[in-house]
Amino acid sequence: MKNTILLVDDVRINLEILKKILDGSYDVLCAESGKEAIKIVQSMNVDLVLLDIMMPDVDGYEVCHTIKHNKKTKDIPVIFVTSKVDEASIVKGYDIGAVDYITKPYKKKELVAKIKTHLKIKKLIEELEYIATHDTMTGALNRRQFFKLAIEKFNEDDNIYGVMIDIDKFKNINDTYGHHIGDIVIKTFAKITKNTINGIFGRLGGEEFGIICDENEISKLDILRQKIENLIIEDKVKFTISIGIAKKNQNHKNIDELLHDADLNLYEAKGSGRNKIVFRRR
Ligand code: GH3
Ligand code: MG
Ligand code: MG
Repeated sequence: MKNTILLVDDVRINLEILKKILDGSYDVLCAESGKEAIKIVQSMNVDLVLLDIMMPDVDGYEVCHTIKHNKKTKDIPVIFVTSKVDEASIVKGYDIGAVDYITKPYKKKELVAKIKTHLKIKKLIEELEYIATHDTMTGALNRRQFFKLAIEKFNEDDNIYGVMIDIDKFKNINDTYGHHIGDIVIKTFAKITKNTINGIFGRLGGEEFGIICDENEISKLDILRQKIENLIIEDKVKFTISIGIAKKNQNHKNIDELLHDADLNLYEAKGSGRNKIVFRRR
């Protein structure tokens, strides 16, 4: 899929020249004012912005500042393409958050090379961010990211539930069928859970997972439990899960206390036969 580049310049001929250079290799969007540029970055998927500085009303610095101060757009690389060649203007461009600064008249091939470089860096950063926040084996959030998002959710929403899920007698599966099959069991469980329940879903330990979700999802947990119960992996392996649920209440001062109650319920589920859900107020 082609990357999308937004060109911003109040002089139409400048846009046309740039568009001609980039068309074919990229999907190109054009904005003839700062205001239009801001509207486009906020409403469409833009991978990189080529930005003129001198424009009436909202100038390029302001556009860049707005892009860099919005959660949704802050990671879009911005390259200034401008006839302002003095050092102070260049430094200001970088200070505001641009990744590069190209002065006019520019060399076409150098401009294209710089675009390629910054798109490559952006892709690498995205890949690293994914690796840093997700569990490689299951694609669920890793423990650190799960707690980061769970804390944010806890602080902004009172109508939430903490859910702890643990695969039953998982050690037996490893011992009987080997670790490879054990891994397939964990991956399959995570995939089905992601497709069944909407929420913040993370791998907290080996075969233990957490979910933060709203009331609507809680009713789906027994469907999940049944789906898992009825599954046969590699034509031979069956397994079950136990689930503990807690609803956020005034006693919970933080996410750990909410999940602790969910954990107590999980252990009650384990102690009273497994393959079940316990949702008891503590
Ligand atoms: P319970 O029903 O009480 O939860 O029993 P259990 O056997 O599931 O629980 P226990 O905590 O005793 O064992 C969990 C096992 O999971 C131990 C560990 O070796 C295994 N395990 C942890 N992570 C992985 C993994 O990534 N892959 C595989 N195959 N096994 C794992
Ligand atoms: Mg277990
Ligand atoms: Mg366990």
